[in-house]
Amino acid sequence: MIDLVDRRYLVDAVNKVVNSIPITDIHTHLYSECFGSLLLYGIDELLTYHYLVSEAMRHIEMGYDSFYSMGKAQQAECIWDTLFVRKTPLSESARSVITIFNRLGLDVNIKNLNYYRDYFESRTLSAHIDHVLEVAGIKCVVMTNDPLDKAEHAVWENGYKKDNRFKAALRVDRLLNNWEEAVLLLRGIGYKVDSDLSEGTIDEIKRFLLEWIEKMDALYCGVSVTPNFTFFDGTIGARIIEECILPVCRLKNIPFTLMIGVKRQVNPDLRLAGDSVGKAEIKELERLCLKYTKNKFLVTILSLENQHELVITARKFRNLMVFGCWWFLNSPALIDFITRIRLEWLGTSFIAQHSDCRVLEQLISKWVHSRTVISEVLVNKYSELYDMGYQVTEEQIQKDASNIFGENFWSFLNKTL
Ligand code: HDL
Ligand code: ZN
Repeated sequence: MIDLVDRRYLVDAVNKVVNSIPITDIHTHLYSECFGSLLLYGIDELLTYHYLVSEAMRHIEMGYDSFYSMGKAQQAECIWDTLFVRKTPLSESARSVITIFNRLGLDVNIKNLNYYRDYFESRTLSAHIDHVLEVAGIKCVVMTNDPLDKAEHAVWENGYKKDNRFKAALRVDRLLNNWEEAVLLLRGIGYKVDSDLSEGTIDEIKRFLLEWIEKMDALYCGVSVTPNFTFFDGTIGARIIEECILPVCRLKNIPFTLMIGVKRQVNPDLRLAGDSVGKAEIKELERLCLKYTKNKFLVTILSLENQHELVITARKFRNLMVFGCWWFLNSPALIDFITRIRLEWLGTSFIAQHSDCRVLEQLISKWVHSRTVISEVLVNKYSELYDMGYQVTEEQIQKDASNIFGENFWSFLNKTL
């Protein structure tokens, strides 16, 4: 038995454990170095992150098209001036840039953007990747991989070099959300599919899924769907899920990962920053988990209003694993609330967070911020036990934190239903 933790030192004990947990980041948009320009990093990418674009455009006079017609460096300068010089970087996305500078040992009070540019330009990418993963305390990240994307497909076909820190996941949004386009793309890489879902096309879709899950060693198959998506309406997308994806995921014993609730392009002029959020119908998820008890579902939902019912649904279905505080939920106040209801209704059987990083250095800020909040919640929960005379050991804290920061993911992957 590792030492009992004295109530007075509980905060230090929990912080020490949580800050030392090597993170498994189960959903990101990052790529390993061999994917070249698909991996975004550095100051201009950090400043033009779509979260910051939408915030800056609330203050900038110029039109959206004028903004996007500028080069990346110019866009970055515009956002830097707007949100970091003229304003205090108080928002979660803005203060994250300050956290990154701080953890990289930079002077956060310098307003001259070239000071930061010089730093990033001085780094060699391999060493920079190693350094960022070390500062952020990352064991591995899961990429978002789409073999129907021409640029990415080319790397997988020649030029891919395995980096164990960057795991793969097969993303099927294009297959499910834009079938006509997918038919052309699938044909282009050798799968004989037709627009109608004939038996032959169903078989070819399954062959595509199987071959790419195996080629990429994909840990799961994932998709993001709108709030009103239904899995049972006989549409092409719903049929591909039921007749292709779920059978293949069962065969490979990998989860089908659902990210539910994105309301796409509510402001198309904002492009990638133009998506918003809508409350989903939880009954769709209930029906899926009930009908497919041999499938594993990794699920995160975008609307705050759905969080409680998602947690309760997880109590009903052991083939459902809840994860992350996704996108518009990835801020301290919401991480706190969501982690509390999860602990209170699921104990530690959930995956507390993923970063959703698009730019490499965001691993630092997203995980520093999440560890801090989740640590505070754990301290509060352990204190409640202490108040009843229950004593907590370091071993328990280590196990609980390891589970919610990654081990639950790996055991869910290994779980057979
Ligand atoms: O669909 C997704 O994976 C979302 O995370 C979108 O990529 C979104 O634009 C995003 O980056 N959210 O953090
Ligand atoms: Zn994402």
